[in-house]
Amino acid sequence: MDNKTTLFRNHNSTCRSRANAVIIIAALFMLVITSCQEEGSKPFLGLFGEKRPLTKDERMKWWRDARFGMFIHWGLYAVPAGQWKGKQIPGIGEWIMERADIPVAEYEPLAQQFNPVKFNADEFVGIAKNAGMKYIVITSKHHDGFCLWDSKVTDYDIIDATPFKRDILKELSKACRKQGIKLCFYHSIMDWHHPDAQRPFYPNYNDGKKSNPNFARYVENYMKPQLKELITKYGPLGVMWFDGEWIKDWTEPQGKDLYNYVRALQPNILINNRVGKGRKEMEGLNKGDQEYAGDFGTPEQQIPATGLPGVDWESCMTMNDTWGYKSYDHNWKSSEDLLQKLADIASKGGNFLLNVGPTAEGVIPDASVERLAAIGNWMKVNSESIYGTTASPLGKLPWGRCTAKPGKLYLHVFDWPTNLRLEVPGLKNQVNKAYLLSDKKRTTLTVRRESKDTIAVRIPREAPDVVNTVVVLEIKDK
Ligand code: FHN
Repeated sequence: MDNKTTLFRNHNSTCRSRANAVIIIAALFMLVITSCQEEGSKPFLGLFGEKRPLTKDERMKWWRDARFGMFIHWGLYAVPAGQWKGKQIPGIGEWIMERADIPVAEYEPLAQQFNPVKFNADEFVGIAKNAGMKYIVITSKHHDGFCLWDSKVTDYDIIDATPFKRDILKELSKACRKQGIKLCFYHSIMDWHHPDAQRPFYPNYNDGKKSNPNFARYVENYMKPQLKELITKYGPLGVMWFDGEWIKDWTEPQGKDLYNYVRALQPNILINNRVGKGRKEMEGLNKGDQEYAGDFGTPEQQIPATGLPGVDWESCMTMNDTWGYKSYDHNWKSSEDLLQKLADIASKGGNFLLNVGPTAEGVIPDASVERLAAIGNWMKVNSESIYGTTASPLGKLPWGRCTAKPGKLYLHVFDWPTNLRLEVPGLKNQVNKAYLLSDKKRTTLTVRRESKDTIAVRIPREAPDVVNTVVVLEIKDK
């Protein structure tokens, strides 16, 4: 082999090792960059430092892990609190303007009475955090059109129209950042206050039209600019939670356009299915037979019997019968019921968005706080069986529910078997260990295989938690 060839070969091998070195350094650079990216808050950096938005799975991860959030319905409707001109108005409190047929001119002055001086954002966030909730979805604007932030697009807001003159959403945003809770905004597409969007509820005109001829003007010149304020001025948000999408004036193509508009403003934000017309179809067919806008389904006041396989979903629910505060609605669900709903929803692969309706003074009702504290006490011991879990791989269980993580099953026992044998049908895997999640020593419970797909766990006489005791099974294989 002549020198030239040898030289070339040596030169060649030197190039190869240099190229390898560059690739290794670049990979290490990537590793460092991506590992120190705060999850979900900013786009990841690509191989050469270019910003890339998260994939859907990457942006959904915090939400899928969270499993539990607080819904807050708060606005002018807390002032009448379900009563109008001395009469109790039936239905959900935040709909009082429509249910009592209150003209805009009579409803607007409620803003002068809205002065929630007892509001403390750290307290609201602390109540959610102590309950084990990982995110808060608050009504930035409900159907009545009143804005809980300082909007430059209207004076019908907390700063210009009320004696309170403090930006509630800004204060909440600060408190959420401080306490590590994701802040999310609910926003109503339907708007009973804006003249271009009032029909069919408040036709200012006697033309009898059911739809709003200038709805597109409301969307482009009012709703989108307001959303830009919310999405660019209050820090990284977890979710834009749309609602009021069912009106005639709103279509799926507009939903897709709005989805893209919001995503362009914050690439990693999540957007629910009510941005378009996906609510019924996506939830009804489990996976709509056409592409709907929206990252997750939003079954309301219900828990789908078998979850929504193949769809991310979140059940939103009131603690009594109203979203917005009503002074005389005392039909509270028990803490036990709410706790078991949390396990039931997680066992089907969903999130639980549980609502509170603060009063006009800025206080979350005691009955809500008590229930959240009870849930928090349970979560302090058992949150491992909720956070980051996926749906049960087992069939119906007579005594409770099941949630799962790789190599683990969490058996949520609502009805403690009196024969001290917890039967687990449908489980073929070998069980390596069983123990009570509340037992810090993880004392092993005896497990016996009753048949090829049923095992029985020997459980203590007393249930450590009469509402929901979690028995952990460490299993072999998937
Ligand atoms: O009309 C609203 C209602 O007031 C409330 O905000 C619920 C919560 O999801 N959403 C709509 C009804 O589906």
